Amino acid sequence: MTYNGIAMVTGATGGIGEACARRLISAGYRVIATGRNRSRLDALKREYADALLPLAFDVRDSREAAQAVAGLPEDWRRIDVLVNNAGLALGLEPEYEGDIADWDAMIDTNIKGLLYLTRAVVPGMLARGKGHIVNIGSVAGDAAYAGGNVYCGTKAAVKAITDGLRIDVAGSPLRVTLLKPGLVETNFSEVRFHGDSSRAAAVYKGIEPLTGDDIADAMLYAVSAPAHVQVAEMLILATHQASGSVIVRQ
Ligand code: NDP
Ligand code: 8X3
Repeated sequence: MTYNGIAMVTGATGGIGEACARRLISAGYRVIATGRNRSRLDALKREYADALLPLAFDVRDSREAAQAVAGLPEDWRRIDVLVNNAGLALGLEPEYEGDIADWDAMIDTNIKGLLYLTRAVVPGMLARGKGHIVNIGSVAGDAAYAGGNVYCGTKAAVKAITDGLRIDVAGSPLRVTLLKPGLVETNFSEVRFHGDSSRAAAVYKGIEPLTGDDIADAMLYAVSAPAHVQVAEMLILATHQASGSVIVRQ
């Protein structure tokens, strides 16, 4: 079997990350799938065998993240595509009532985790003169919505950090893409509402939301574009969504 290359997808145990991992494997990549949920990673490994390497670590831990990348087996080290997807929202309270532990988790995962992986993987890409970094931002980073405060702030930071990386590697063959999804039905809202399923389901009521596959399609479009084409940014919304706060429910 000939492979297109090696991709690493963070947060591949569900939702958008899992869809990206599956899409990349279908497109001929070998995929390093990361996340904390070992049993989900093991299930993916059973499904994909040699095409997938499960790597369990918490992206919030800078040492764990660096060691996970440094300790990759020799034939998995040349990462061509990094999808920085691991992330979460917690809570929808007004900022003045927010839970500080929730803030820490969002900032540490969505911003610092993305940076740790970028720091660990991009130098190898530069040395090899080949690589594509796809960061998962959000429509939430374009403008704040009610209760979004800190989550929106983390995604605005992802936008700035992605733009900064694109500037830093502009003299190299590397490409940097920011994907900004709108409403995607995944485990995202269950996590946001700390397991309150009825509150999570209400987020997607009266509108046909996006799926992880829709975002994976956009990711693959950017990654498969000719080498001289850099898809810098894509905002992908559900048809009846116009922005983070304008959603027309039927
Ligand atoms: P899910 O909750 O379904 O998936 C989140 C993924 O992130 C899981 O695989 C989870 O893995 C991983 N993750 C979370 N925290 C950590 C951590 N500390 N260390 C390692 N992995 C972690 O949500 P989505 O698929 O929807 O979210 C994926 C990304 O898309 C996030 O960055 C989110 O902000 C963004 N996004 C989502 C939208 C939506 O509407 N769903 C819209 C716009 C952006 P595990 O639990 O195994 O660690
Ligand atoms: C996830 C989309 O609108 O729920 O980033 O913040 S939203």
